Amino acid sequence: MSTTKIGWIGLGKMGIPMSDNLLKAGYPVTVYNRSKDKEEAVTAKGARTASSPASLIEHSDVVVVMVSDDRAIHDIFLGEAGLLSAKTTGKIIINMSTVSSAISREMSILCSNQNNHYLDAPVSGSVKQAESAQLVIMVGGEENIYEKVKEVLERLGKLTLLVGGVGAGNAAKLAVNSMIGFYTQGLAEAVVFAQKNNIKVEDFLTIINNGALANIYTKTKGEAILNNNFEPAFYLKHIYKDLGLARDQGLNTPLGEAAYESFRQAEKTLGNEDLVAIIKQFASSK
Ligand code: NA7
Repeated sequence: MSTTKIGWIGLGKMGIPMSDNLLKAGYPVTVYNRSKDKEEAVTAKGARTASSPASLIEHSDVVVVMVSDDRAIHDIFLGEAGLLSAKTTGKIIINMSTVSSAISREMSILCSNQNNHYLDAPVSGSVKQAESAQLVIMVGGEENIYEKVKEVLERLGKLTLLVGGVGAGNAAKLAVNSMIGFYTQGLAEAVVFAQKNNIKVEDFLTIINNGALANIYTKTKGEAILNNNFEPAFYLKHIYKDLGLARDQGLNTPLGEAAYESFRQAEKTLGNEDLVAIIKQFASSK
């Protein structure tokens, strides 16, 4: 039973199962979510709630933030009753959201001005991996701070890796997600091309899944395409956000530009579906 008091901010698709894993591991967990209705999923399992990020950090040793984007980070840290309004010291804030390296560096400086510590620790993996604590966690920040919270991170993932200073975790994550964007678009385009040439989708996917390109991602997303099931495990709006962040951070390459543009178009109507719903865009542009 751990005595490290955890404060958890952000109870979206990822935040709920991840905070639940810390509860299961015996950590005392206090949660805060902007929309209060989502807190019930974890209070039912023993979490306490805080009325604001400021009140949450006052009652925590380690604060984990898992929210959507840079804007959300800005609000959580700097908003009214935000984390930095609390005037606490010696806390460790772990930002696991997929955001820019720039906002991590900005928040890290503000945290250290108050003698608090900041790590960026985004994750590779989706809801299923969050539920089974099989995420891959890439961390940016000071090694001695990372060592202090490694045990907490190990309850959330199968691998945690310190990849550099503050912002390096975010950069690694944007590189991973860029590849996910390219790959998903590639899979979608290949399926549409095969179909146009009278190859059954099922046959095409069977060929792929038995060849050198067979992997769990192709299998899962291939099944989603076959079943016309675009329930979000990874929101299309999030990959659009990530490709935009990567582009701002230097991904001005041929595939980078093409994928950004495709997902930008698709986000307008398919943003709340899974990212593989990008196929609808190619299927409709015959
Ligand atoms: P979700 O399911 O879209 O959840 C997003 C969470 O972020 C949710 O708790 C939101 O609160 C919160 N949020 C969003 N904007 C704000 C602002 N402005 N202020 C406070 N809280 C906010 O995302 P996932 O769990 O799938 O993903 C989380 C991260 O991992 C993301 O970076 C992905 O790219 C990867 P709400 O419930 O809407 O009030």
